[in-house]
Amino acid sequence: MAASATTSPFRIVHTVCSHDCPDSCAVLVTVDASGRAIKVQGDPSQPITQGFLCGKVAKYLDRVYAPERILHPLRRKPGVAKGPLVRGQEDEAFERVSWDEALDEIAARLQTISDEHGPESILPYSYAGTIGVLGFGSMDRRFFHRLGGSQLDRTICSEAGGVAWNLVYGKKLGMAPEDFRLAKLIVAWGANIHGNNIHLWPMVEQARRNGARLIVIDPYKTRTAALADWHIAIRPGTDTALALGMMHVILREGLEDRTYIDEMTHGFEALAERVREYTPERVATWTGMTASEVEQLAREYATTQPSALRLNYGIQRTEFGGTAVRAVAMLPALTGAWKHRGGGAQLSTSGAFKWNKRELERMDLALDSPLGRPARVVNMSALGQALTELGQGPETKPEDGPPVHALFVYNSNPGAVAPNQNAVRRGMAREDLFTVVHELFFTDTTDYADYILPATTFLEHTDIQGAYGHYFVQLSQQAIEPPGEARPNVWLFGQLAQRMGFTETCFRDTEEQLIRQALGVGLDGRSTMAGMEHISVEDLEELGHIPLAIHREGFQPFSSGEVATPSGRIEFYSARLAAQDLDPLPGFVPAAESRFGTLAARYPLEFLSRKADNYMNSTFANLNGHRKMEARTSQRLEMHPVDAESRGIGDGDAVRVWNERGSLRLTALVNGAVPAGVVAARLDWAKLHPEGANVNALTSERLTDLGAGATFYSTLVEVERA
Ligand SMILES: Nc1nc2c(c(=O)[nH]1)N[C@H]1C(S)=C(S)[C@@H](COP(=O)(O)OP(=O)(O)OC[C@H]3O[C@@H](n4cnc5c(=O)[nH]c(N)nc54)[C@H](O)[C@@H]3O)O[C@H]1N2
Ligand SMILES: Nc1nc2c(c(=O)[nH]1)N[C@H]1C(S)=C(S)[C@@H](COP(=O)(O)OP(=O)(O)OC[C@H]3O[C@@H](n4cnc5c(=O)[nH]c(N)nc54)[C@H](O)[C@@H]3O)O[C@H]1N2
Ligand code: SF4
Ligand SMILES: [Mo]
Repeated sequence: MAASATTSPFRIVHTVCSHDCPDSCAVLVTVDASGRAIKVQGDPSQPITQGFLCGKVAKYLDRVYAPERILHPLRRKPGVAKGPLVRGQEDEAFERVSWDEALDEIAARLQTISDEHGPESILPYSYAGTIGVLGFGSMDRRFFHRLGGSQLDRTICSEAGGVAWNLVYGKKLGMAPEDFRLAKLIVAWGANIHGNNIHLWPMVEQARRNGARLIVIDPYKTRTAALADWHIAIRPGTDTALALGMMHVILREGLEDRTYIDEMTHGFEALAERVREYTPERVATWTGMTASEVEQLAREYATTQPSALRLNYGIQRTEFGGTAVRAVAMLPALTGAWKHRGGGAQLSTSGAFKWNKRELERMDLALDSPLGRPARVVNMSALGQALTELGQGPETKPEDGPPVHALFVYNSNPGAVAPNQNAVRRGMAREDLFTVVHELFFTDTTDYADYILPATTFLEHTDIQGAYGHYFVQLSQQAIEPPGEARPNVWLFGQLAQRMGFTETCFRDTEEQLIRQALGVGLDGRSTMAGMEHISVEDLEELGHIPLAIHREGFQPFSSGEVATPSGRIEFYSARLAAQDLDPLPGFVPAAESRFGTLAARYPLEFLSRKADNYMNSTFANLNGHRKMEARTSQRLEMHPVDAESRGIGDGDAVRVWNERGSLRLTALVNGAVPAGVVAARLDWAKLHPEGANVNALTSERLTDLGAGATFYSTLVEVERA
């Protein structure tokens, strides 16, 4: 969007919120004549944003203009040990250097490490600080491929669910958020719509005004659950049992849609056989529901159409979370909910955006690296192991490759968000590990850095973005100059490549060129990528947001036609899993760290290490205004009265929460938010806690059954009065 009016001293710039949120809001930034942003607001013309922003980003200028932003490259002073620094005094551990010095020294050090230990000893670590296509993965990928650095398997958030969904449906497509308005029943299953996906809420409200009911299945009484018609406080990790129990009832009572099943699905007979053993009575013993509640849910779900299921990423953060997503995802295929507009399910819409990744990421550059092949893959959800065990222990096999000698962090704060924090910290504290962190603030991770490089907010760079909760392509235009010497990811990795002597011209591409490459812009100026052929950069500059072709045409996924699975149908039975010696059908297995496991004798409480409503993972937790909004639950352990009383704990008492991986002091909040046997606390910056730790001191590096993701919500603990 260009200047609002030529005479106005203000400009309004179309940007896109790049935080890791399904909503990908269109954000209008008002910039004054001096170049300062003075206002952010939701774009009223964007059908999902609808003119409003969440509470976190409505206060975004607090972040952009925060006095504690890192403005210059910094180098650790000689002799200063790595580890937690006192907040507000971090810069005493570092000295200011110029970008030239920083880049030259980092390039030289990476070269030495690559020569001595092989390039795979260099590990990039990034996630979704920005989900802009360029900032998330473009120049950085080119750089590490050409360098020969280890590849990072980015599993920490959505991999288990994504793999599971694709086993059933072949592609991450789902209901358009706008269609939720037409539903008569909405089920939020492990999805905190009001807290994490607020722009779906108006659609839910509209459906309810037209008579729809909202059912929330979540062990925790979220804001969404508190507003529901029925909140089912299921026990953590038992969703597979519930989904199979619902299927049992649906089939027993003949509530399935045979025509849809015959036309669209594969493996129905095998599934029907499997669910026979999941009687409501058995399911009740696992889930903590009554048998009649299981029946009621199944009947209501199968007999109300259109029924919309919002599955977000909550249930897949458990040990068998992949299977849980698979089982739940099958429900709308059994009832034929996809046939009805306003029916079906949404886990993610990201599969609809066909960016030209080949061009953006240039995997082929790996062949020109010193390795001459794609590098080994390291799972980001086991960072502690990668830094303390990989290539080092007595168990090491030659094929594991070298130990990690350099860690390059950007778009992420692993010191706060990675599981098994104590192992991660031990690893990052290694004096022989060379660590670079590209960041905006002094985080739990920068405390371990050798170099800190200043990064930009989405107001300060240009990018293009899709979404995982809607179907619009959006352009985010630079609204203001970066403060100090802050620089975007694209710039950083382009510069570093040149200092490393990488001569490929792709390392000189500008943001504008990368955007054209992402779209695969052809000779006529329009995208050549599937579903985006009507999109040009010029139109995006003008409009800010353009729906994908399927969305313009009112596409209803999985209502008919071929499905992108091996059988061409929605798969209840997976031959792919059978070929890997895995159960081809969903079956319930309790997590090792659950009340059903043997460990529960020592650690009897199931611990939900949840996201904060007013932060974005660890982002925003350092800002006073955001902390105030989060004050009620900040550093609290939410407990059921029964669990509190049996331990002599009262509301407001100091408690110690622990297991064999770590320990954390919190303050008890005895309330109705969790069922008996479950406790909960929220993600925060570790360094803002008196012990310098957060909930991830308790979580494990155990991986999910599918997709090898993190299992934040399968954690056992014990609690005592401190
Ligand atoms: N305000 C806010 N918004 C966010 C984020 C944030 O940190 N804060 N993070 C963003 C990110 S990175 C993501 S991935 C999305 C994720 O958004 P969601 O998928 O909604 O993610 P979670 O909050 O992890 O999980 C949702 C709910 O699942 C519940 N849950 C946990 N275990 C189980 C279980 O075994 N069964 C069931 N049925 N439910 C369970 C949790 O209590 C939680 O309320 O949100 C994004 N939006
Ligand atoms: N216990 C527990 N742990 C969790 C979760 C949970 O629910 N419970 N959720 C998990 C999930 S779903 C996710 S997605 C991960 C998220 O983990 P992360 O991806 O690490 O997310 P954030 O904590 O938001 O940290 C992102 C960092 O990137 C920085 N950043 C922002 N924009 C840019 C940029 O343009 N360039 C650079 N270089 N940096 C930038 C921000 O300042 C911020 O410090 O956490 C996981 N960890
Ligand atoms: S965090 Fe989500 S809801 Fe908030 S402005 Fe960004 S995209 Fe919108
Ligand atoms: Mo996430």
